[in-house]
Amino acid sequence: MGFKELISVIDKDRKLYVQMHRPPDPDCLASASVLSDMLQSVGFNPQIVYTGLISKPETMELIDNLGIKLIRLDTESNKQLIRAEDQIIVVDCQKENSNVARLPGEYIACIDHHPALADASYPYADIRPEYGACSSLIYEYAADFGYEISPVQAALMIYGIRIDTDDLSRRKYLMDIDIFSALYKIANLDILSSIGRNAIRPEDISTTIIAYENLTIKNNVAYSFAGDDKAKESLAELADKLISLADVSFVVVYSKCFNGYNFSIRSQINALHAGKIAKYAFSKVNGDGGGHMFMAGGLIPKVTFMDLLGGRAVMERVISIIEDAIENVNNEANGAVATV
Ligand SMILES: [Mn+2]
Repeated sequence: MGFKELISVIDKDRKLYVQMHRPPDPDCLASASVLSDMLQSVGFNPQIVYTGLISKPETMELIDNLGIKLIRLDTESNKQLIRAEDQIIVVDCQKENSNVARLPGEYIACIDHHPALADASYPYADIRPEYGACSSLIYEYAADFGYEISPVQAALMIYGIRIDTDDLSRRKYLMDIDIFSALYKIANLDILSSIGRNAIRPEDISTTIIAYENLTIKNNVAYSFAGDDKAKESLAELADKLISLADVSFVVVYSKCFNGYNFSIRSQINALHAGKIAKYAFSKVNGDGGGHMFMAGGLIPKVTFMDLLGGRAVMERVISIIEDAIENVNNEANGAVATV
């Protein structure tokens, strides 16, 4: 595994794209950007592509200030850009993820730090969930290959690591801490201190107010409805905030969208595996969910709530779906066998 092995699967005569997930976050952006610079340094001509909207002001600022060139695919002019014969590398995600648009090209490689999906197969796959950030994997590629990371790239990667590890406070990411400190020594500190400012959008304030008004805490689990049509990233930010509430070790936030309800889930304790609970909970009600130990998400389709009148009743059903999942996932983990 490493940069040399990665480039050995790339065909120089075919077009090359680096695909990010939707919407790209700082870690994804840093990984795609530095990887594509590295590929360029050895004679490839990759282009970074994504779908969806980048709505976070600090992410847009980052892209502008650092001059990162990205191609958004779902605009009329770019829709037909990628052909079946083109090559795609996915970073910080896997082609089967629900937030990754399936493009017509050949998925030749995947570099990710999320748990490997069963059916994901690539000529080159480097999937290491023990890392807190994909930027850390890319750092290792650069260090092993002897690629010199610039002060600007280092600042960008540090920001990616900070966001994905919640300022290195998520446990067990020792590798990321060493890499963080190595990057810190080369990073442009002016850029580093300016990144991430202006992070609050005016609409975030109203989302936060709605979420706190609709907050219910039961058995150390916080449930909150954040209002209609909230962006997934706003839900994720909100979940990160709510997990810091006293006596709360698990958070479930949701928003109504056109086809159902979007969820963002956080856990603070090993005993409640967010990804497993989300997977269990949502699959039981015709939805779809999953994720890490501490972060997860999912969608429950409209039909699940069809018989319900409104907000309070939806919340009650959400609570029962999650409580049921917590109980069952814990039973499975404890090796309980159903008696017949
Ligand atoms: Mn990441």
